[in-house]
Amino acid sequence: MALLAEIELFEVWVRLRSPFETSFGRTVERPAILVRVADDEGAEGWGEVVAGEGPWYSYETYETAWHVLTEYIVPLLSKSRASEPASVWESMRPVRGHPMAKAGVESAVWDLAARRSRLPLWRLIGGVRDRILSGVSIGIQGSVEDTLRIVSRYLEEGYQRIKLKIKPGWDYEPVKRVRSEYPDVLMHVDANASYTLLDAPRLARLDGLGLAMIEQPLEYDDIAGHADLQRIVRTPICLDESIRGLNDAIAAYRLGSAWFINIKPGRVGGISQSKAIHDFWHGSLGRPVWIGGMLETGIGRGHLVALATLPGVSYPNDISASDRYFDEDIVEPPWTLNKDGTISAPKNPGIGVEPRIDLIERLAKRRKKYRIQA
Ligand code: OSB
Ligand code: MG
Repeated sequence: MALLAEIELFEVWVRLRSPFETSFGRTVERPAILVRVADDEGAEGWGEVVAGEGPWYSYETYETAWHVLTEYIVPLLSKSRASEPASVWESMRPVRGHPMAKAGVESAVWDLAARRSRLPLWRLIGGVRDRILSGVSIGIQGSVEDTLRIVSRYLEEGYQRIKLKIKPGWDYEPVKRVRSEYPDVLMHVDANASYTLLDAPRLARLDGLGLAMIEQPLEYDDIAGHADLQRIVRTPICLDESIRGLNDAIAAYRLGSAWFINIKPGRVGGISQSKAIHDFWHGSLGRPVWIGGMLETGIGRGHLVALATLPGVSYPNDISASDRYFDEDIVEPPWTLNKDGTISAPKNPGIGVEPRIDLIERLAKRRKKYRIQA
């Protein structure tokens, strides 16, 4: 069996084509820690750590991820030398939390395993479709007019679903205006945990707007509160921040907190954990899931695309084309949108696109390479 031989980390910063604003802040440029792993037979794989600049979406930041990777995760993997995805997760078990740091390495090893088997990653994990449904997430804008203009542009490009970011004071009015312009468009809202149960009557007003779901209205640690809210609000609730692993999904089911789960590999610790949540929510409960995004570069996007081919993914994902995010992506070819609002699952091995190593080396602000010896 092949052994893990190298782990390399690159801290890069990528600039978005336009600022992305949510209830927790505005992003113009974002960090990513890219992870390259190689085994002792020359196979290689890539992953991405999606932790942000600050602890806003989650407690992790790119600095905590760098710290936990270099001080704890790399030493654990140097000891186990695991190059199978399942063993990598097992090797990292002593580290509590820090799912984004773990996911960066774990997903790199999945890419490596797929490349070693000469299979597209989506086939290796049991994907069943060769085109994934693509939606677009639209940040909070300065005005309703700007929002309408941006929605119209993305719909013209072909995106199958619109998600509008909301927060108290930016909710019913803009959403109602978009709905009046586009009565039939598949649409939902994402509050990024900015409401409390006291806002339930206000959230219930959204029931008349034909939304597919309300994503993460309440605090990230309030699975029980979402169950209370779901008894007041008819629109199905989708949990994002609240689902940090399989046990949270089980709790959400037992309490009745959500109909949908948005699965993000970074939030749950990687691809194995994403699959476990998919298999429970869809396989055992028969409920829908979809794949969320964290404004990933083309590398992390590759892992999202693979997950979006799983059988339980029946709602369009927060996986848009490279040009939705960046002037220039760090992979070749970039991810593109088909006319029918899908993105093709690649035919090539692994994530199916190649990291542009020259560009990555040029962008790298910090770099560390570990050679693992027997
Ligand atoms: O809550 O889904 C979210 C981006 C960063 C952090 C949190 C979220 C998002 C998005 C963007 O909505 C989705 C994408 O990558 O297109
Ligand atoms: Mg969200």
